Order: sequence, then structure tokens, then C-alpha cells
Amino acid sequence: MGAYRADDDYDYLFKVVLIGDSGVGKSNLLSRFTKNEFSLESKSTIGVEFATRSIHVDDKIVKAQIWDTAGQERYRAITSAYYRGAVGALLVYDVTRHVTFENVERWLKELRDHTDANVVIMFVGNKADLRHLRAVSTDDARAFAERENTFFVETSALESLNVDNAFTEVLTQIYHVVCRKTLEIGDDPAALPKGQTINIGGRDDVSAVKKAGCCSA
Ligand SMILES: Nc1nc2c(ncn2[C@@H]2O[C@H](COP(=O)(O)OP(=O)(O)OP(=O)(O)O)[C@@H](O)[C@H]2O)c(=O)[nH]1
Ligand SMILES: [Mg+2]
Repeated sequence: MGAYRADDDYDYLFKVVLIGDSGVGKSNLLSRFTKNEFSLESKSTIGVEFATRSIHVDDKIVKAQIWDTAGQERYRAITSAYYRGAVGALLVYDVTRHVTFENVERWLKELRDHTDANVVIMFVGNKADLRHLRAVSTDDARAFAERENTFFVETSALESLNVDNAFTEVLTQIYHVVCRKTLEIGDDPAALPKGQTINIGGRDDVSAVKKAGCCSA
């Protein structure tokens, strides 16, 4: 039937949320990843938007449903609904505005208060293209990520630097956590190591495994 696959032809669907202060570039990271588009004059997000993109991990199709909301409190939707079912998050700050880096602890707390303990978190320093305006060092950000046990990358939505990598890494990590759970549950549920499970079967969860079967790794 040719190389085309229907949009709903996927093996896994994962909900991923974007969080971080207003203006750090969440919406542009999303549009760069899902549409390869960037806008210098994008407006603040109001409410919630989402977009999808499918990628291959091993021989499986992983579809990401990525949610984006406003960094500003007054434009944000109901917090618990935004996080419900999320298995991954990109926590974004702006490398040229130190205050956005200082606020990540608050974002991290909100994220952890509302999601499974094993949500995969990518800490993202965006606007790396603005080299002359840098206000947060890579070392400081990496140290924070190590302390908080999250992944870390610097990106530029403008220059398409590391944007695909950031999303792909999150999706791949989620995929491996989900696979591990399936495999180990198949063996002996009691043997599940702490800190490695992700709830994907709950009724309210958007993220779900569509078909049975898992990674070969
Ligand atoms: N130089 C540069 N500018 C960027 C980059 N990413 C986003 N911007 C600009 O930063 C501004 C804010 O970007 P948005 O994507 O709207 O930010 P946001 O985090 O979605 O903001 P809220 O919706 O208000 O929470 C826009 O003017 C973008 O063009 C980047 O990588 N480099
Ligand atoms: Mg936005």
C-alpha cells in the first residue's frame, strides 16, 4: 500500500507537556518540532493548545501529543487537567533571562505535584542562538539538572538547534520506561524496581499503549 501511513497508525501515544515562564519559547519549540515553523512575533499563548508528531523508536511508531499553555498565570487553564496523563515534560527557561532559570524550581514542583513520580523531564535552555546576551551558564544549568535528576539540553527554536533532539530524547526515554514496565510485569510484578513505573493504563490517561507488544531491547 505504499509508504504512507494514516495519522492514527501508531503503536504508542504519549502526552508530553511544555512548561516554563512566559516568553521562553515554548510555543516556538512546539511549532519547530511539529511544523518546522518559527515566528519572531508570536503572541503569548492563551489557554491550551496542542500539536502532534510521530517518530520512529526502534521499529515502533511513537506519537507525541504535546500540550502547550501560557507561562502567565492569568492565561493558564486548569492546572490539574493540563498535567493529567502526562508522561513527559519539557521544562523550558530562556538562557538570556536569569529570572526564568530561577523560576524553574517552582515549575518543577508544580509538575511533580501533578504527575507520576517517573515522568520523564527534559530541562531545556532555549534561545542559545543569542550568544552575546547569555545570562545563564551551561554549567549552572547542567548542575541543576543533575541535582534534580532530569535530562538537559540547550536549544534554539530560531536556528533549529537541538529541538528535534530534545523531543526525541524525551519520547525515547518514555518508551523505554514503558517497555521496562511491560516486560517486568510480565515476569514478576513484585520485581518491579521502585522509580521505574509509569501509569499508562488509567482511564483518564491520554497516554496509552495502543497495541500490545513492546520493544525488543
Ligand atoms: N532568538 C530567539 N528567539 C526565540 C527563540 N524561541 C522563541 N523566541 C522568541 O521569543 C518570543 C516568545 O516566544 P514564545 O514561543 O511565544 O514563548 P512562550 O514560552 O510560548 O510564551 P507564553 O505563551 O507567553 O508562555 C517570541 O518573540 C519568539 O520569536 C529562540 O530560540 N531564539
Ligand atoms: Mg506560548
